[in-house]
Amino acid sequence: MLEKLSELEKEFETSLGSLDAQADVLNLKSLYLGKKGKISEILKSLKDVDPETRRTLGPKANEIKSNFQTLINNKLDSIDISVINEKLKESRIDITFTDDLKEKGLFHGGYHPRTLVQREIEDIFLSMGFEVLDGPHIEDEFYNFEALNIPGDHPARDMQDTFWLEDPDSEEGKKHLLRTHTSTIQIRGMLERKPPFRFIAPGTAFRCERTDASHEMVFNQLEGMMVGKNISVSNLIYFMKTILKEIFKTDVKVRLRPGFFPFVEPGFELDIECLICKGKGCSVCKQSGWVELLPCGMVHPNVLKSGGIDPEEYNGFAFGLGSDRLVMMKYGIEDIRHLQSGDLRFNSQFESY
Ligand code: FA5
Repeated sequence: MLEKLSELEKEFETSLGSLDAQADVLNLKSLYLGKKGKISEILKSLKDVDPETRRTLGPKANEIKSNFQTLINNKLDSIDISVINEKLKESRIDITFTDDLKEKGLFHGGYHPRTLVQREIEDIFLSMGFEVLDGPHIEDEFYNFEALNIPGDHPARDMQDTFWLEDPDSEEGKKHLLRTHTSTIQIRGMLERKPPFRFIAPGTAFRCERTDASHEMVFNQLEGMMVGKNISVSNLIYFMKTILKEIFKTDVKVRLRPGFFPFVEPGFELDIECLICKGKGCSVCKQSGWVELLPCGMVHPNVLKSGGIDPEEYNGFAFGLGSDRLVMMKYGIEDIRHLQSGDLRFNSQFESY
């Protein structure tokens, strides 16, 4: 009987090893472990053997039974896994579509140059301890003008041609508009934090103006602000130079000249040499050789007050980078209107996913 048991063991293991379908394994299971299976038959036949033999054979037969059960379970598990793997292989989806599109000879996605430059600038400022803020496109007069030291009758309101939104119920000072600059976020940023702080705010600005090679109606700016104690014009110039150096990876020719913005005093225009024509004069720089890129200045005390900050105790600088123009300079794009054209021949020239 013992011999028969060990033969059954060998026979079972060989049969199990050759199977790879779940149904065949289940058949084998009933052949050995079923009610009328080979092991069950042996266990039943123990009642006819002498007690001495039964004492040896009984535990051995039960051990083999449980061993078979374990081997069958393991086998079923491994079949399940290979079935799943097979299914996964068949239904694999290339979520980047890269392989599919390459095979079909189609374009695959890429980052817009605005996104590439914005990410680069954000990384540079984050490394210098600045936060990155966001703000709404639809604003009211308070954030776009009033709080920035541009009262209702101020001629500076005409410096930026505004898209006003129809809102017959709006109160005085609450008329809604599409923000004409990202400086609105200076106010929002100040009201939400206590000095010292420093942040940038990249975003879209809207102006109702005629487009040309360097002007769009919908364009991107990047606001920056630093407020603390004893901040000086040299701090401002240091940050402006650092950003330009990091972005262009080389020294570019810059010129700083006085500039008027009601929200800064003193205010500056920071121009860079036009990198499209190398300063010779072209349609982007209007034949001047220079591109207005980075207006900036020391925050006006009235603006600090609008942001809930005491100008006797704190001061700071702010700037409004023309980030679309920076994109043009970095990539040698000779017309700002390409940025919004949606033309794949343009878009596909930049870094792909
Ligand atoms: C402003 O918008 C101020 N808010 C900037 C500022 C912030 C000054 C903080 C001082 C302190 P300006 O209108 O010059 O300023 O615009 C800033 C920059 O945005 C310009 O130098 C230019 O690079 C870019 N820009 C302005 N108008 C357009 C336009 N229509 N299309 C593309 N870029 C533009």
